[in-house]
Amino acid sequence: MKVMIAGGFGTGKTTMVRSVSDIKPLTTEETLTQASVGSDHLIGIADKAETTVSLDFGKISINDSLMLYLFGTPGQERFWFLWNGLFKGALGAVVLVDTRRLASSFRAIEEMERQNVPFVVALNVFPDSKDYPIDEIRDALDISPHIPVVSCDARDRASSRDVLVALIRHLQDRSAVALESR
Ligand SMILES: Nc1nc2c(ncn2[C@@H]2O[C@H](COP(=O)(O)OP(=O)(O)O)[C@@H](O)[C@H]2O)c(=O)[nH]1
Ligand SMILES: [Mg+2]
Repeated sequence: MKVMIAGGFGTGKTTMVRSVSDIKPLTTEETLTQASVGSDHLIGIADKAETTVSLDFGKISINDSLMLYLFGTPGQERFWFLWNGLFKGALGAVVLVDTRRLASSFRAIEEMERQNVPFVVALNVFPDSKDYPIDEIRDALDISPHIPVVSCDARDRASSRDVLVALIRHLQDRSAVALESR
């Protein structure tokens, strides 16, 4: 099953693919240089030294019959033209959100809705993140009540795995609803 790991710049996509993957993830990380000043916004993530130029790829086996292939999306707006092909065949997505910079993930959410990819929202908790009520975040992101919102630490394998399990449950719930309404 193909799963997208999406979200704004610096929300933890590469970190999540790396922490959860069973294989050494294929990444195409490049050192951020002066050349990206003005195009990549580092507010709140000043110590970010690397950025994903194309995409991250990883793989995790959930059980004997379910293998997830994880595709991290590039965060920078100038790579969005790549997105159409990237979503082909994706059964679901995780949209990572940094609650200090909610707006950075707006476009990723829009893109999931536009491409009809079911998703869960994962709030990646940073040391200075405030503890907002989930409903407030749901309102701010303008997502419907049936979309799960979970918290996580993208650096932690078990926590990242829990997010993927939440996504699988969400996909199962959706298909159950679809069967009932037939
Ligand atoms: N404290 C904390 N830092 C994180 C977490 N996830 C990612 N980071 C750091 O935040 C920065 C951005 O993460 P990265 O995975 O490169 O973001 P991406 O642009 O979405 O791929 C990196 O320096 C990470 O080490 C987290 O859960 N907690
Ligand atoms: Mg990245």
